[in-house]
Amino acid sequence: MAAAGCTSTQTLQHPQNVVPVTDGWKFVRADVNGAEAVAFDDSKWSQVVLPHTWNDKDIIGGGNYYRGPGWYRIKLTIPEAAKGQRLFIHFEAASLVADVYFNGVRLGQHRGGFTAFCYELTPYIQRGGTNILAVRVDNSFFEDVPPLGGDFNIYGGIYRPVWLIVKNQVCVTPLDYASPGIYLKQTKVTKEEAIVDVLAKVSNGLDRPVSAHLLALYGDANGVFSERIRKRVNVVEIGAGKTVSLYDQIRIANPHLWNGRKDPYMYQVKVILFCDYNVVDEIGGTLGALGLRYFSVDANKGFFLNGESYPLHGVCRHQDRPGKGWAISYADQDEDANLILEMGANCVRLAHYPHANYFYSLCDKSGLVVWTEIPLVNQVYDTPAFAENAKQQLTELIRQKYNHPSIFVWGLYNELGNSGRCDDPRPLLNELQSLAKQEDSTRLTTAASNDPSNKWPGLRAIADLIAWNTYPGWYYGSPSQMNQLIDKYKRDANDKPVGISEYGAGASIKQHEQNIKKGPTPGGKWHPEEWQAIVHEENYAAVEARPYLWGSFAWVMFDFSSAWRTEGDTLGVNDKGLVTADRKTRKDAFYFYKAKWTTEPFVYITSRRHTERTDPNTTVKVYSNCDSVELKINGQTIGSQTEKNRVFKWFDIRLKPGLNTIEASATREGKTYTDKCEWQLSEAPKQGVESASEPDK
Ligand code: GCB
Repeated sequence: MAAAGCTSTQTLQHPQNVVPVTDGWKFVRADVNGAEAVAFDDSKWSQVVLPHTWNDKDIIGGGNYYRGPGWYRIKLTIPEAAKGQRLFIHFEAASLVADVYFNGVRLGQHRGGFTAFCYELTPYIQRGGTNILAVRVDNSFFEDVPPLGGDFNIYGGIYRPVWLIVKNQVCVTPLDYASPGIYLKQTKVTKEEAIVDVLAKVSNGLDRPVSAHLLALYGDANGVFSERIRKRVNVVEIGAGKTVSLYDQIRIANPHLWNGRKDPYMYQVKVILFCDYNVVDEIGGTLGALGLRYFSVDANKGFFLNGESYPLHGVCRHQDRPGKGWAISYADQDEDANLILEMGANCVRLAHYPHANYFYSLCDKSGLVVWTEIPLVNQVYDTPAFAENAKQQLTELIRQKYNHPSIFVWGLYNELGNSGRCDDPRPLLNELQSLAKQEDSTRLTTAASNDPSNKWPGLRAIADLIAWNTYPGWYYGSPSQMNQLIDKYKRDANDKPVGISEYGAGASIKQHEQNIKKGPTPGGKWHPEEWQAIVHEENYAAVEARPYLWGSFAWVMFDFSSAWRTEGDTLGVNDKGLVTADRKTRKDAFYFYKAKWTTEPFVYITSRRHTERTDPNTTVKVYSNCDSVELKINGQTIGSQTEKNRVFKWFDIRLKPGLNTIEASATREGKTYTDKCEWQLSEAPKQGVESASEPDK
């Protein structure tokens, strides 16, 4: 089917009865009386295409940005082919609160900026007439809608795709917290056998009872499906207008397991719904991807995947991009995932809110283990409305992402208790913990703490696992203090497994400091790239030396927009990224991890962007995953270093005045890998000046 204003310009594979509602939207960044009415004149509004945010331009320089209401309208033509069928409108997200109207009728309000929501249009459709969908979206601060804090911006708008879903009268409902309506529960997975309980929420839109049953089939990764003979079919009667749960089970002997980055194998599942023995719905494709795996965490031995030790090392990711805010494309997400994979991470913490469904699919396919979390950041308000909303967002997160094999842990909060008003979060956290367990008994929960004062005793014991956001060498102390800090976290945790949820430092690719000894002021303008690399080297050495940690997540993969920040080389940016916000430049620290975590040979000369120099005395530092690296300066061999730690250093190198060529090379299995850069030494060193490019530190 095709609907006016709907084109399939994007490439996410969805079942065929789903159409993207992408083009043809009208938009105004204001509140407007009566804009929900069918006859409302929106001809003066702008034309926009989804995904869309109204903050794409106004956060560039930092400071304030628009937080308030905006309106969207679109004319949907309901095609003849959809006659007699049910139509639903599914929003992947709208920030922060959305009121949805169809043909002037208010379908509902969704409070929460990161999870999907869905409404049924069927009763209000004007067959052969004009059908207007109008949405008021508001990204103001709402006391009952987390997040209440955090340094990331709250972009407003319908910033993720919207889908028109066409279904038969009896169907797997898209209305169960906007989930796919099927839940593939991995009840038992071992190397010998997998038992997957398949549950489907089925809705009967007819005005009479029907008999329905479910059949779940599985195929291999190539889509070759197994025959399945069933002795008995479990037929269930569904009353008129009712929604019930139907079940089936898949058993696979000697299953091919989803084994992280080593082998992210996925079966394909087709869930077929029969009504009076006729097929009325089928869920499959990307929604039926099934990665079978089991995992556990040992407080003294770390993370285990499929029974084997699998130390988790990775990064955190925010979803924004310069000039786009949260309204990013599939290609943007592909690029993000590819950079994370290139660096060699095997896990990712999707901070600090649910990310786009597409990103989880990328993690499933590539074998990245995922920590995903609700946006309970910094503050909790002790009101029933806040608690309700936090529970709603957790339920949505779990139901919507339930089938993604990459997810192993649900995050319940980030840093509660340290900033501004935070009421006692423990009662709510206890509720969230039970809710997570009730919704999903197959996964673990965790939280990111940063409160050494232990303001709310017992808070850290609520989730199954605990992790720490910790910044030695940046916000306090020296980089090597990470050793003592982790030891303390471990002591304080009793028997609870401990992880590191954040660590890192800011870095500008335009600021350099030769022979750097001391960290800069975090809130200052001077964030030399070299210091970030040192913080990561030393922090990570402490992590690596403690295999009991269940995981570590560097903060953060990409520089991200943080309107109120006035530090580093650009206003309004958190520059702790290992890659710049435009994804164009991998900072030195990126290559430190690449050297640690990948095996494809490479050599990388650090400080390569420090091209204009005034001090002839320098250390040359190279990151490489090869065992031995040779350095040449101006064509002259300086010598080779052998280093297991992947960080190769040559001290007391003297540059000549003018242009200097730095070359590093390594040989593995007869092949040579090289890197080269040029540094210009412009004048004799002045006393007391470390580097010409070090201004107002
Ligand atoms: C944290 C927060 C994170 C911030 C980060 C920072 O602990 O969890 O949201 O962006 O510190 O850079 O200050």
